[in-house]
Amino acid sequence: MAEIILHHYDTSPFSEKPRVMFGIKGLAWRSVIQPVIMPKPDLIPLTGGYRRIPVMQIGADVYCDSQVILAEIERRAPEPRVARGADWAANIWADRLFFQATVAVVFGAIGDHVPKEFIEDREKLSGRPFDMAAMKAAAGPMKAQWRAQAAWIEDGLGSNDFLGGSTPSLADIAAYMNVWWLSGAARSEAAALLAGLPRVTAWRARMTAIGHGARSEMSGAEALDAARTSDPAAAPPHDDADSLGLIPGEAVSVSSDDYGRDPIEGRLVAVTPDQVIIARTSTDLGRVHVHFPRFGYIVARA
Ligand SMILES: N[C@@H](CCC(=O)N[C@@H](CS)C(=O)NCC(=O)O)C(=O)O
Repeated sequence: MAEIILHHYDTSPFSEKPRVMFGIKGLAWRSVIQPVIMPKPDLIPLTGGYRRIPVMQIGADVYCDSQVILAEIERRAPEPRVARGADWAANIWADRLFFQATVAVVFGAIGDHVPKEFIEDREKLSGRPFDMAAMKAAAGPMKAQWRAQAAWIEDGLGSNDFLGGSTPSLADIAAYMNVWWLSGAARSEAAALLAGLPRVTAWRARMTAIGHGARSEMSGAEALDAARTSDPAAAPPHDDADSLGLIPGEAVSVSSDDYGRDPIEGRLVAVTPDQVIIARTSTDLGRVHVHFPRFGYIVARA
C-alpha cells in the first residue's frame, strides 16, 4: 500500500482525530505540516480548492474531512475495530455541538492574543465577522454547555476505560479531540471545567497515552510528487439507489454545508451512501480522486 500522508498542523483539533486513530491501529504515516492560514500552495493542487485541515493522501487519492479520513483508515486497517454501534453519529455530535462549545471557551480565553492575520483568515473561512466581544460574552454560558457534554462522557465511561468499553472507539477519539484542544489551548479553563469529573480526567490521560503511531515528516513537494507518480485506487461501487440520481462521469461540485464552503469541481467517480468521490485532472498532477463525506457536504450538478 502507498504511504499514508496526513496534511495537518500540530495544534489542529480535527487532526488529532486521525493522529489518535493511527496510534490505536499502530500505523506508520508521513506528516506534512500545512500553514494554519491561507495560502496553502502545496495543499490546494491536491484538493482542488478544499482548504480545511486535516487532509489525508494515499498516492493519488485525497481524503477531505476527518469523517472520510477515519472511515478510510478503518477500511484499510480494520483491526482493532474502532467504529462500532452509533459511533458515526457520536462523531458528528463531537465535531459540531461539542466543538462549538469548545471554540467559544477557547477563543473566550485566548482571543486577545490571536494575531490579526488569523482573524482575517477565519473571517473569510466562515463568511462572518470574528467578533471577539461576542465570543467573550458567549464564553460564560458556553462553559456550562461544555461541562454538560463533558458530564455525558463521565457518565458514559461508568467503570470502563473507554466510551467504547475496554478498548478505544471512534466515540472516544471524537470526544477526546475537544478535551485535548481545550486542555492544550486554555489549560486553566479546562481544569475548572473538568473539576469533579475524575473519570474524564483519567480517560484523557489514557487517550493521550495511546500516542500517534509512527510519524515521520515529509515535505509538501514530496507529497505532490507522490500524487504525480501514482494512479488513483479502484473506487468503491457506485450506489445506483442514490437519492439524487447522480451518474458517474457527470460534472459536479461538492461543498461543505458549514464553513469553508468553496465548491470543489470535478467529474463524479462514485457516490456511496456515506462518501462522494470526484476525479480532477491537471497537467501537473494528472488524475487525482478527491473523497468527501456525504454527510455535511452538498453535491450539485455543475
Ligand atoms: N469537518 C471538518 C472540519 C475541519 C476543520 O474545521 N479544521 C480546521 C482546523 S482544526 C480548519 O481547517 N481551520 C481552517 C484552516 O486550518 O485553514 C473535519 O472534520 O475535518
